[in-house]
Amino acid sequence: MDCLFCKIINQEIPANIVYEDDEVLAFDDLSPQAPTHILIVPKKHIATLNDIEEGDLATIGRLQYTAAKLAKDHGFADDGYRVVMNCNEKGGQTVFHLHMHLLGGRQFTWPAG
Ligand code: IU
Repeated sequence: MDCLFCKIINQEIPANIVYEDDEVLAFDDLSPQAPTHILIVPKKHIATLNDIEEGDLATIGRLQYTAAKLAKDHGFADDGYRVVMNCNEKGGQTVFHLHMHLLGGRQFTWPAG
């Protein structure tokens, strides 16, 4: 499958991996939008938020759990941080393997652009 994040998961292309377990992988975004910008992905290929199935719910929860764990590890959990999942074109999704952005280390504003 010609999927960038599947290739990172399968170690076919390199990434700075910061967390891994049986279900999820987390690695630094190549174009960081904050002092810390990590992508957390399910190892199972799921294209978009729209493609999540009932059987995936534990894995999706693990994405969120991992985001909070990494925020604590990086020391910005109490100050606050942002998690984002973009879906399809108008949502700004550019890589079609589900991923959660974890952004931390600066002040975020709302609404998002
Ligand atoms: P998006 O939500 O699909 O727009 O996020 C895709 C992210 O993948 C984006 O933040 C890119 O900087 C990031 N990325 C990457 O880390 N390495 C790559 O080779 C490519 C995109 I292409």
